Parts: sequence; C-alpha cells; structure tokens
Amino acid sequence: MADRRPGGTEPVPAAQRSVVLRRAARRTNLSLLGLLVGAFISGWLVFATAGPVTATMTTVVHGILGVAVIAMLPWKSAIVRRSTRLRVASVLLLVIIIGCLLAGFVQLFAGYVVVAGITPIQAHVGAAVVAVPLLLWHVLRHRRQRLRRSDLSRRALLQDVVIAAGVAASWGGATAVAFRSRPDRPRAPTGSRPVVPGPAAAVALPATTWLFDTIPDLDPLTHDVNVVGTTFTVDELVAQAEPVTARLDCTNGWYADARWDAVRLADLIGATALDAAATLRVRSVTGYERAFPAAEAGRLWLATGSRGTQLTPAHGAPVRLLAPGHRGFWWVKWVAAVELDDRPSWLQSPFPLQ
Ligand code: HEM
Ligand code: HEM
Ligand SMILES: Nc1nc2c(c(=O)[nH]1)N[C@H]1C(S)=C(S)[C@@H](COP(=O)(O)O)O[C@H]1N2
Ligand SMILES: [Mo]
Repeated sequence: MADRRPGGTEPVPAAQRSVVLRRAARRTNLSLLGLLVGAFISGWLVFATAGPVTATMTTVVHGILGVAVIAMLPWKSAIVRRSTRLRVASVLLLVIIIGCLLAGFVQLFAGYVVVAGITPIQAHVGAAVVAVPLLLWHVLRHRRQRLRRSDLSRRALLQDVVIAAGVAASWGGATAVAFRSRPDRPRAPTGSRPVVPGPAAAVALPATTWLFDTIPDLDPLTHDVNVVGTTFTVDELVAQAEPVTARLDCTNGWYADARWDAVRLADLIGATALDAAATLRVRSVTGYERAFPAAEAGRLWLATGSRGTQLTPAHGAPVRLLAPGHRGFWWVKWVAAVELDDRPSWLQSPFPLQ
C-alpha cells in the first residue's frame, strides 16, 4: 500500500498522501481511548435509564461513540501495520472490540435473539467487560502518547469535525434503518424490542436473573410480606389486587407490556409514614434489594399474578414488585419486605450485585 512521489524515491504510505487523511498516530490512539472509555460509561448509562427522554439521550450518545470507534479503524490499522511486533493480547483486544461492535449492531437491528444460549446484549457487554483489562494492559504498554501542539491545530480539529459529521450521518442512517427494521417488534427508546407482541401474560416472558440470584421455592400458603411493619398474607394481597398493564424492560434487550394483578404500595402504607421517609426499600427473600424514593410509592406495585393466574416461581412467586418506568432489574422478585428509612435512595449500588 505505498506509492511513490513524482520524481521521488521514498515510499509514501497511502494514509499520508492527503492532508485530510493524515492523522498522527498518538491522536488516533488517544481518540480511541477517549471513545472507548466514553462508550463503556455511556453503555452503563443506557442500562440506568428508562424514561423516553433519558433513554433516548443515552442510546444516542452511546451509539454515536460506538460508531466513532469504527471511524478510527482505518487510522488504527495503519498503526498496526507499521508496528514492528504484534502482541497476542493486542490482537485479542482487536478481535474482542470487533465482536463487541458486531453484537451491538445485532441488538440495534434485530433486538433480542437467543443464539447458543446467548443474547446480543450479553455478548456485547461481556466483550466490553473483557476488553477493559486488555485495553488497560495495551495502554500501559504504549503509554507515551502525549498530545502535541500540532494535534490541536486548526487543520487537525477540522479533520475531527469532518470525521464527526461522517459518524453522525452513519449513525443516523443506521438508526433510521433500525427503527424501520422488524416493524412487528418496534424498538423502545432503550433499544429493547418486544419479546411478545401486544399485551402479554407475565408467564410468557423470559424468566431473567440479573447475575447470580437463585430461584427460591416459596409456599404461597405460608409466605407473607412485611410492608412497613404490617404483615400481609398472599391471600390478602390477592384480594386487593387489580389488573395493571406495565412495561417490563429488561437490560437484556427485550420488553413486554404485560398484564399483572397487583396492589399499589401507596395503598398498603400509611401516608404519614410515607411522607416522613426518604426511601422505600424492597427486599427479596434472596437478599436482592432495590431502594426507591419514598415519593414513588404511588407508582410501585406488589404483583401476585397475571390475568388471574398465580405467578410462576421463576417470575417471582408468590409476590414480586412492578416498577414501571424503571429497567427490569428494579422489579424485585420474591418480595419478603418493604421498608422505609431516611438514607437517600441513591446511596446504593447503581446495579444489583447478585
Ligand atoms: C467498548 C465499549 C462499547 C462499544 C464500542 C459499544 C458500541 C456499541 C454500538 C456500536 C452499538 C450499536 C449502535 C447503536 O446503538 O446506535 C451499541 C449498542 C448498545 N450497547 Fe454498547 N458499546 C460498548 C459498551 C457497552 C456497555 C459496557 C454496555 C452496557 C453496560 C452497552 C450497552 C449497549 C446497549 C444496551 C446497546 C443497544 C442500544 C441501542 O440499540 O441503541 N454497551 N454499543
Ligand atoms: C480498540 C482499541 C485498540 C486496539 C484493538 C489496539 C490494537 C493495537 C495493535 C494490534 C497494535 C500493534 C502492536 C501490538 O500488537 O501491540 C497497536 C499498536 C499501538 N497501540 Fe493500540 N490498540 C487500541 C487502542 C490503543 C490505545 C487506546 C492506545 C493508547 C492510548 C494505543 C496505543 C498504541 C501504540 C502507541 C501502538 C504502536 C506500538 C508500535 O508502534 O509498536 N492503542 N494497537
Ligand atoms: N430477586 C431478584 N429479583 C429480580 C431479579 C433477580 O435476579 N433477583 N432479576 C431482575 C431482572 S434483571 C429482570 S429483567 C426482572 C425479570 O422478571 P421476569 O423473570 O419475571 O421476566 O426481574 C428482576 N427481579
Ligand atoms: Mo433484566
């Protein structure tokens, strides 16, 4: 890939032929570093958001950063080709980043599919997590990447603007195609696709564990739930339950507008106690728990069934939380207790650890 200057003798690499295409290796490497860190952080922000506005913002930022990583590949491949020695870990990093990107696009265009027991999001996030130590090693190994003044010249920044425009256009095109793909499974702002089209029974949903939780076998006849000091049997909750349609949007890339039989938490807790508390904590018999601002009690529900039938153990029987407007990992299954306290609800791990 080298040509010769007219009348000259030195080979000139293809990437240096044009001012527009020339890019200092350190600028490419530092851009890649920034983009990868940004993609990693924004990916977790996609998981943390559920509202139409917040989820759109995080998926747009994440998608654009991801596409920008691809835009660096031509320049990065010139660096790799120039390099005197290829290291296994670096090549592995390359393979993993490409796999991560491919899985991201499978989610974008096709959504939730299970291939060999794995979903696109699991492959995507798994690859990103594995890439972290490899990238760390790679960066420490090639650490001398200080920016120079010329990297911030007007020409250099103009190049970034041109690249950014190309990235935005490619991302826009891909997103437009994604929104038209699989019209039977319309994409939510979070990027999820419906696992079952139309209003579903909860029992038709995939049973999902966040990380390591195990499904307990609870007896609906003896299990009860302690709601701020008052004990409710399952029968008492069933008697008060009303039909509710709520969207469960799992970070694994699917959502479902399922029908549930459920009781509003605000109807089980005294208004004075609620007003006095900062936080409402929902605990599972497994130890899994999530804390919400107490003011949300009017939008949180304890579900005992779906369309008149009991929940299955995998879906949280006998009692599970519905948290519409929050991603699936907030929908605590096998609820043992609901508690109020004064510790702010944001003082918890942003994601469950079990
Ligand atoms: C090396 C880091 C990462 C890169 C380069 C990357 C790149 C991408 C790309 C290119 C897409 C598809 C494009 C698009 O949505 O417009 C995507 C989608 C997605 N990524 Fe990542 N990602 C990374 C890490 C993560 C992490 C750590 C998470 C979550 C913890 C995550 C979650 C998601 C989700 C949920 C989608 C689908 C959202 C949608 O369809 O808009 N990503 N990613
Ligand atoms: C997508 C992420 C990246 C991939 C896949 C990648 C891959 C590679 C590969 C395969 C090489 C050839 C040399 C080797 O095998 O180690 C290389 C060279 C290099 N990389 Fe990266 N790299 C990435 C990001 C970065 C970042 C973020 C930095 C630093 C901030 C960096 C700095 C360098 C430097 C300085 C070289 C040149 C080494 C030489 O000339 O021998 N790379 N990269
Ligand atoms: N106790 C407990 N509750 C949990 C989980 C878990 O692992 N443990 N997984 C959460 C996740 S990630 C999702 S998407 C929903 C899935 O509910 P489902 O299995 O009824 O589809 O439950 C949530 N509640
Ligand atoms: Mo989930």
